[in-house]
Amino acid sequence: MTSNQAGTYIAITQWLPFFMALKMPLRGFINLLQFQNCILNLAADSSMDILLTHGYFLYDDPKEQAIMKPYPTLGLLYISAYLKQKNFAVEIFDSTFAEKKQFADLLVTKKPKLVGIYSNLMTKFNALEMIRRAKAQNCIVIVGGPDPPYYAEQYLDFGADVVVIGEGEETLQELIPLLSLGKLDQLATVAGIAFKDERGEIQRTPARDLLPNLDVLPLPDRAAIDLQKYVDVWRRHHGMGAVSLITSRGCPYSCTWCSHSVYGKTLRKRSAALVADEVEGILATYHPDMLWYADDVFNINHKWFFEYAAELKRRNLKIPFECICRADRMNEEIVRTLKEMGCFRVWIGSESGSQRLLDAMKRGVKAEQVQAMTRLAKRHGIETGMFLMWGFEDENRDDVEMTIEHVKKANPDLVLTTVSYPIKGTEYYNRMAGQNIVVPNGAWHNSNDRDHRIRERHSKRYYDFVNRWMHNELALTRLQENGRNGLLRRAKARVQAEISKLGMALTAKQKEA
Ligand code: B12
Ligand code: SF4
Repeated sequence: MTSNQAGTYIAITQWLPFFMALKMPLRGFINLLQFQNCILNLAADSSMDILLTHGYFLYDDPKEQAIMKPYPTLGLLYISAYLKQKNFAVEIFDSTFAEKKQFADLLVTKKPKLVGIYSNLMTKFNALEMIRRAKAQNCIVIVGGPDPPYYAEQYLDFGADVVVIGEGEETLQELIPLLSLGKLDQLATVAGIAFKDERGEIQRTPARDLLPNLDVLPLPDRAAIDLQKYVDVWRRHHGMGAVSLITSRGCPYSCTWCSHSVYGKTLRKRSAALVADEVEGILATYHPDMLWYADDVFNINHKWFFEYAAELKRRNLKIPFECICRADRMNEEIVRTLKEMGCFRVWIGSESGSQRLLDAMKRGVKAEQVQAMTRLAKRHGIETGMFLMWGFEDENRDDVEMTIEHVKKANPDLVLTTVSYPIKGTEYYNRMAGQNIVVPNGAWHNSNDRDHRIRERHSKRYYDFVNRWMHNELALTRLQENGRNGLLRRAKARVQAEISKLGMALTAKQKEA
């Protein structure tokens, strides 16, 4: 699969008369020469077809270091396994525990011809820096993952040569030989990509069909990275070593703020037996203390869920795990089974306690369901975590109060909050952008979707007070429910809650943009 001088020469000579006949603009020709120049990167490591990497550098990120819960990028591990199965020579530069300089050095020493970079909205800045470095070494750069699909033009302008939209396995299988051999004239035959043609214009090929059967995929190539390091970091910081795996792809629900840029609104499950095989392999190789099922939602398909539970039981496999569930797909039997399978913590998407807002989000869930299922899980001895979102669309003070009442009624063990941010490509983004109230916080390469500001929305400071109010009210509820007198603690929480409300009143007029 590697290019050679002759192939490159043929490629250039094949294209030249074509452009001359078309009187191709100079800019397009220069573009092409630059692209060809990558292919002429003759000193490239001929033993490697592609170097895969991502932009998550744990030691560069103080916030992530405070959390210390790293997981590998499963998408890259899937791609690596698939391409190796098709006899491609693949290497992964796993940035998680690395320094940026190591990537730069690797580009110089290994001289990969093709570099594939995963990017999401948080890792985008590092991914861009990696594109720049790879281009400086004349590599051909392919980007994929959830951020590039709706920013294909920007990634291409920034220097990426091809943007992969959707699942990467088959697309890369077709792309690598074409790029390696310089057959740029055939790029248009590859479904699911965007690239610049010889005129410098962006071409998008038809969408690639999603893989109909995930069971044909080989297991993620965990051996390509130092996975034990992840397990050890988890164990050192949280007392339990963790490994992630995914039993499905996609989610069929329509929550308006949720990005579906890779999998659309589909749900494809892997067969229960194959997932159980994977779990057995993980346990035998890495000896983790817990698993994280990285599925968008673990409990959508009940038939699969019970089959999987039975499969684990049959094999006598019970290992503690965390997962995300939808409340409307939970019931007594699901919760009891989760517990039997080893679930020690379930995260339940909640977002708001205001039904008006839940409906506007198209969550398809009732606030009461979330409260009931949170309590049910707790009764079964499962720790509960809740996600909340402030500042969604026209959220007002009443909605905030309803959400706080909701949290008190549910009384989860953990609450994670965020101020809503419109991710490009989502219905939420389109609605906000349609009203002309999304204000990018700087140039595209300097800001991500989380940085967008919403005109006339309360400031981040206001939502800090909202958060404090909610946490203090929850603390009060817990003190009451635990039947603990804690008069002083109650008084403190009450005072803090009142101060937070005052803070809200004082900052209510501060606007985000
Ligand atoms: C598990 C998960 C997490 C976990 C673990 C992350 C990890 N390292 O695995 C945690 C909880 C840490 C997490 C955190 C965050 N996450 Co998250 N997460 C997920 C989730 C649910 C599954 C990821 C996964 O393993 N997918 C399975 C693999 C197989 O799919 P994939 O990665 O997309 O890979 C395929 C394609 O993208 C493509 N591909 C992937 N890489 C490459 C590379 C190349 C070169 C090519 C060509 C193709 C390609 O091919 C792959 C196989 O077909 C996804 C949703 C989802 N369904 O993917 C959200 C998701 C990725 N997360 C998202 C977000 C927003 C976040 C946070 C920003 C949340 C926050 N507010 O803090 C943080 C960011 C953290 C960070 N620094 O990166 C968004 C990203 C949106 C966007 N447009 O970028 C998603 C899509 C959720 C959503 N629906 O909105 N997340
Ligand atoms: S928020 Fe959760 S349930 Fe809603 S569409 Fe996204 S993944 Fe599905």
